[in-house]
Amino acid sequence: MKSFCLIFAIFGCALAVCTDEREPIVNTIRSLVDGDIIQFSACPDVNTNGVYPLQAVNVTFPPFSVFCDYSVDGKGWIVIHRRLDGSVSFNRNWTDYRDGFGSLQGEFWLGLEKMHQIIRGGRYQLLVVLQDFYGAVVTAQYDNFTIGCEMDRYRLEYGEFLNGTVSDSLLNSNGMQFSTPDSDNDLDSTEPSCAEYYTSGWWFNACHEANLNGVYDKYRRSNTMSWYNFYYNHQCLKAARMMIRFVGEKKYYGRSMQH
Ligand SMILES: [Ca+2]
Repeated sequence: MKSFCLIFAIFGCALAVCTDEREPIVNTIRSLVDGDIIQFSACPDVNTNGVYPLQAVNVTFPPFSVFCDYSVDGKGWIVIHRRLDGSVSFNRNWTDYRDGFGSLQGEFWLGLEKMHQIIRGGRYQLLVVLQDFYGAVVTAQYDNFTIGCEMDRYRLEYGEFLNGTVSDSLLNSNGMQFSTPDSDNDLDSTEPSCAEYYTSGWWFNACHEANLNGVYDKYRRSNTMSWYNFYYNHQCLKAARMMIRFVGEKKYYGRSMQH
């Protein structure tokens, strides 16, 4: 899809798909809002895990709260997804995945629209942290991680797999639109859809190598939360989180705005 848009950029492919790209971008990382410092699309430099207000670069989008995690490398990562005890069901419809659900202090999905609004303002890295039921913890880190707008069904793309203690299981989802049990945008033409079969929302291809929104269960089943390359099977996971971090100016692919 990236190459498709690259080829047809002159005809406005990217702009036609994501019209909110035309909205004003605030490139400042922090600003004063009502007397308080509020972060623009990044966690504050405090090195204390917790919930903080955040303003997306699209200033017409209302500020919202995010959980910032400094525990991995001392840098502030915005947590967009967290599983740790199975207390929240991830078998949800499109509206729930778009708007978010769960508790920022526990298990949650931040919401695809908020993820998109954060990420579209800059260049972001993604850090995935996984733990199995035997205590092993592994990480996978990506650069140029993006999530498209709703009109493009929140398509996931990343530039490269940077490093990790587990190999990449997201490649299968790179370039895929998001699907939920009530919104089939996968590449599988059979029924039921991937999201219906695996009872969750995810960037399904036909169908997946990783599904961090799968069913929380200690016993492996076809639809449990998994990352294939952890054990080269779909071994179920005890905990998982996906986190993003602003690392600089956005790289544009085939857009008229070259930076
Ligand atoms: Ca399908």
